[in-house]
Amino acid sequence: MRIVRIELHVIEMALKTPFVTSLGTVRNRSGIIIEATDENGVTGYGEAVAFSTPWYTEETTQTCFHLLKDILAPLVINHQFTRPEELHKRMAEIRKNPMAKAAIDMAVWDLYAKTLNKPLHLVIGGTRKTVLAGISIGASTVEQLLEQTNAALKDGYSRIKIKIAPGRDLDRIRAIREAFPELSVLADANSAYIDHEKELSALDDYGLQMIEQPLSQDDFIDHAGLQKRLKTPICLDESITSFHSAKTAVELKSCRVINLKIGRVGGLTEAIKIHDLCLEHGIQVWCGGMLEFGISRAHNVALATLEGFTIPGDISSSERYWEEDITLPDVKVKDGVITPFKGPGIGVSLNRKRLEQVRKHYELLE
Ligand code: OSB
Ligand code: MG
Repeated sequence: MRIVRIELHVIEMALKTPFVTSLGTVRNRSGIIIEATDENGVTGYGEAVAFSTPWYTEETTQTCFHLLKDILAPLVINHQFTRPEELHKRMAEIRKNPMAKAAIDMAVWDLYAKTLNKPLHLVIGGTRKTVLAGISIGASTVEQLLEQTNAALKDGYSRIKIKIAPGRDLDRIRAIREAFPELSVLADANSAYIDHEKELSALDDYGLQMIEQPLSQDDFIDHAGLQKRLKTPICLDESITSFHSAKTAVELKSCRVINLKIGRVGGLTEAIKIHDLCLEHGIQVWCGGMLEFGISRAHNVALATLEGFTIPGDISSSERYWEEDITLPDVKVKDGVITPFKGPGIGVSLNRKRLEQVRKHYELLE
């Protein structure tokens, strides 16, 4: 197989509801949709999921664009390969920039599955008939949180994730516990509790399913110490940027759970390796979200069919985020689950009309 053409579509879309975290609010989401076409005219789709500013990880839409156009596309175009892992390895000579690499890695996996005429989830060995769907709520007030939780439960989501920070935690957790005593609730701190262990310990008696990334975005040691002192399982998100970092977390016992995001770890190849490591070591794993568009969302669904994904992830319906997504069909949650697409590859195609409406820039590389 040989990729002869890569197309980049830089897009921007307003979220239906602004997403509030301890680090800021996302209103407009930018992203890059990529198409990789081989010598036989088969096209695979990928998505660069970095944000427009480096508030969550260091990459941005602009750094991804640069990496894709000037560094990664020249590395993979016209390079002969038989398995997606080979292009992943070729990109590994470039340091970091996982979200840029993941965009190509996703497209290559989609393309590879399409050449086999099989759904991607079967090609990667997925065994689940349906994928469990949870929802991450980034609300700015307790009232909004309760309102959005109510709506989510009506839509069939079985687990919610709330965003917390010191001073914006107990009120939320108590309100949710009071209104929905049995609901499975996860709290994501996005590193807001560095030097705030007292505040964090106060959350330990509310039966939270887990606390996500309480401490520094690149830490393993302090999380390991904290996990020893907390009953509530710690889940790492930002700290897990590669297979190597996942191994570090496992060895140091920094967490009991890993939030796995294809973009954050540099692609599906690396994500599958981390999934396998989690299974081997009894670490729970679930599929995280990036407020992404339909392409990355469809890749998430494929990933989450792997055996280790036993608990709901942050994979929600496209319609929760967008008036209209850029794929046909888009991801839909029904009765708390998503049924994997049956078509070859990721099973969705581009909604060209919508893509053109939201496109800021187009680049053809060959
Ligand atoms: O920390 O998991 C996170 C969204 C953007 C950046 C980081 C995170 C999130 C979410 C939302 O929690 C997940 C989603 O619904 O896509
Ligand atoms: Mg998180």
